Amino acid sequence: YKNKVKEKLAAGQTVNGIFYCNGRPAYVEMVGYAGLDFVIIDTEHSSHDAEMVENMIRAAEVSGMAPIVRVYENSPALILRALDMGAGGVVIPQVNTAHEARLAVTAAKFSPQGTRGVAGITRGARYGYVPLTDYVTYSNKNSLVFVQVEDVIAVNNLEEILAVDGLDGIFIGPTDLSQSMGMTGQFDNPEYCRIVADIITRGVKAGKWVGIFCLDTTQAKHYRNLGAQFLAIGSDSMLFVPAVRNLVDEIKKG
Ligand code: 3PY
Repeated sequence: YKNKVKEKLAAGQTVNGIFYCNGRPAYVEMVGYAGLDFVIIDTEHSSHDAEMVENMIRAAEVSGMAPIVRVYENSPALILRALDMGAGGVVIPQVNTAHEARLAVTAAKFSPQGTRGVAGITRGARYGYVPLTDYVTYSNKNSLVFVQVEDVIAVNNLEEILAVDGLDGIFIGPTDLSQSMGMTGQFDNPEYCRIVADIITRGVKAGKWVGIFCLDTTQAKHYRNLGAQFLAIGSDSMLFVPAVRNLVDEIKKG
C-alpha cells in the first residue's frame, strides 16, 4: 500500500476527496471507483464506531483512495488507533496552538520523531507480514498529519503552528471558523473570505500543504487557484440529500 495522496502532494499536485459521515463501507468503495484520491472518514460529526471505521478504511483501499481518519479530538490514543487500523493519515479538529500541533505530530510518529506506541501485529503493520522496522520507517514517512485551523485563536497562532516540524499541513474547517468569527455559515462574507484566503496563502508560503472543506466544485476550484492542494469536496449527505429532495419534488409535481 502506497500513500498516493502524499506522493501527489509532494509533486505539487492537487488531490480531491470527500467527507464520509454516515458510513457503510460499500458507499466508500462506490465513490472511490469514481476516481477520488482520498476519503476523510469522520469520527467527529458521525456515529462511526471503531470497527466501522476499519471497514471503511478497507473499502477506501480497495477502490484506490487514501483513507484519512478525522479523529474526534486531539488525543494520542485516537490518533494511534486510526493509524494502527491502517489509515493513511489523520485530520485533527480544533488545534489552536503550536503546542497542540506538536502533540498531534508526536502522537502520530514513532521514535525518533514521536512517541507513538509500537505494535507489529496491527492491520496498519499488515498483521506482522511486514518486518517491524520497515513498517516503522514506512509509517513515519508516509502517514499524513493535518491539523484543523478552524478558530480565530488558531489563525492568531498560525505562524507558530505552520512552523511545527513534521506537520504535513493545515486543514481549514469553514463552518467552525465562521462560527468563531461570529458569522456562522456566512461563507460569502468578505471578512470571512479574506481570512480564508490569508490562511491559504500563509500556509503555502510556509511550505505546508493546505486542505479545506469545500461546499462544491466551484468553491474547490477557487481554493485550488489560491494554492490549496488537499480539497475535501462535500460529504456523503451533501451528495445524497439534494438527489432525494429532487426526486421527491419531481414526483410530487404530478
Ligand atoms: C468545518 O467546516 O468546521 C469542518 O470542520 C469541516 O468539516
